[in-house]
Amino acid sequence: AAAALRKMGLEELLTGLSLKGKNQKDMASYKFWQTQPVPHFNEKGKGEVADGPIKIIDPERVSREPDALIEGFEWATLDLSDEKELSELWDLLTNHYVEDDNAMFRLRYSQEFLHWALMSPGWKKEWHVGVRATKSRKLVASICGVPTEIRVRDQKLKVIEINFLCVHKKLRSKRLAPVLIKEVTRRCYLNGIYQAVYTAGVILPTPVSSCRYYHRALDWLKLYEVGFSPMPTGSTKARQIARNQLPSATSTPGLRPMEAKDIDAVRDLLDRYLQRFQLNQAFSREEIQHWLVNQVPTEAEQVVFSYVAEDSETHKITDFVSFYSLESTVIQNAKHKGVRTAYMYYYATETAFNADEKAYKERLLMLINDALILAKKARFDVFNALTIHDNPLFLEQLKFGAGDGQLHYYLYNYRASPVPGGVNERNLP
Ligand code: MYA
Repeated sequence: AAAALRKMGLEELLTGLSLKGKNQKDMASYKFWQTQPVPHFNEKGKGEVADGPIKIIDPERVSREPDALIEGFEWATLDLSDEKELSELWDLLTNHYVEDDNAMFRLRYSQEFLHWALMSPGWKKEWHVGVRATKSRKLVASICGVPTEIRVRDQKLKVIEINFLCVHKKLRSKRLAPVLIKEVTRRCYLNGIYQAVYTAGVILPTPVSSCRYYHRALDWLKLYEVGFSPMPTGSTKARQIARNQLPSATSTPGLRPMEAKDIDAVRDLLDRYLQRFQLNQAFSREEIQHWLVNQVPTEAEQVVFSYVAEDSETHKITDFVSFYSLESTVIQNAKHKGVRTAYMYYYATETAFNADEKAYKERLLMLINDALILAKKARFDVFNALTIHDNPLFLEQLKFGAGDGQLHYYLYNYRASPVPGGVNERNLP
């Protein structure tokens, strides 16, 4: 598969521009998106585009009032610090959020996860937008954002990260999504934020980068029983289970859970690592604390799992690896109700990634294999990773298999020439 990957060409595989994605239509059919400050498809070739905002916003000219909603519905601002409102959003997403193409699985974010994802440093309830049915008060749609800073090559941008766009199944195809997007945009413009970042599984105008999902079975038999993992031709259950066995103990010397005292060391290490990529997040100290240090006391509800390797002599942090927990509902299965998935999050290692590629790759293989072992210990069924960062260096060897899902990255009101999958070409095998 590594050879196939090379043959297809990195650009082709990793950017949505040349890859014909799911649901892609021609530009004229995007009735809403063609009115928005986003690049159109095939605007210009790589390298010919100057990065920068598409539209300069005059906050004085931004409407103080939201657009009208369809009859019988009204705007709401969610207060997620109120348990009741948090569980209303949880309920909407649990029943109506993202499903796979065959409607076998639906993402099931926990309340702890929503708390983590939506109440990060700088959050405002104005950016947690809901729609309620006027009579019943039921929450029927959402779109949420949190502020952060990203770097696009040499530019640092203040952005909102948009997530959890959801419309109740009974209200689909009524053009509610564009109204939600316009409303959150208005609320951002009024607060001095003029750019956004978001990801989606569908193709919209126009991805700045695209990745593919890979999956590593931790409990192969369960994944097979729920219909997630197929039986490869000529294989057997016993063989598949044996193939996916993991050692019982980790190998990276000095590996232990990350604590608050590691924040500065991790921030320094991760920042140096992330700056190698053309599109990356510029984490503040508070954000490192929020996104990486676990706050949940019980492992069953824990959202983020972060580990550091501490050198026993110098006490320096030499490596860092993390993943987060996101369950999926199994929509129809007599035996299993859910699949517990660990998603590869951030990692970094001091092992000279610029100087010695072989040593770097070996260190990465050990570190990520340890993450698999720790996820297995924490009773996850599968480990997901995208083809971003240096992941292509370890995916095949650690027995990840290519999935059918893609993830496209988008910028709103910012034109940027395509970023090749965030992958550093120099480091490909
Ligand atoms: S991605 C997760 C999205 N959620 C789901 O997939 C959950 C299940 N699905 C649903 O709830 C509905 O199907 C949704 C669409 C709500 C997705 N992103 O109302 P409609 C366009 C953007 O009749 P519905 C996430 O959360 C579609 O091309 N646009 O359709 C990040 C068409 O436009 P056009 C999308 O099916 C979200 C229009 O909507 C998406 O009832 C980032 C049809 O509207 C999508 N995922 O509802 C949002 N799917 O005519 C952008 C469809 O042009 C944020 N559409 O083809 C932009 C930045 C805003 C802030 C800016 C601040 C500066």
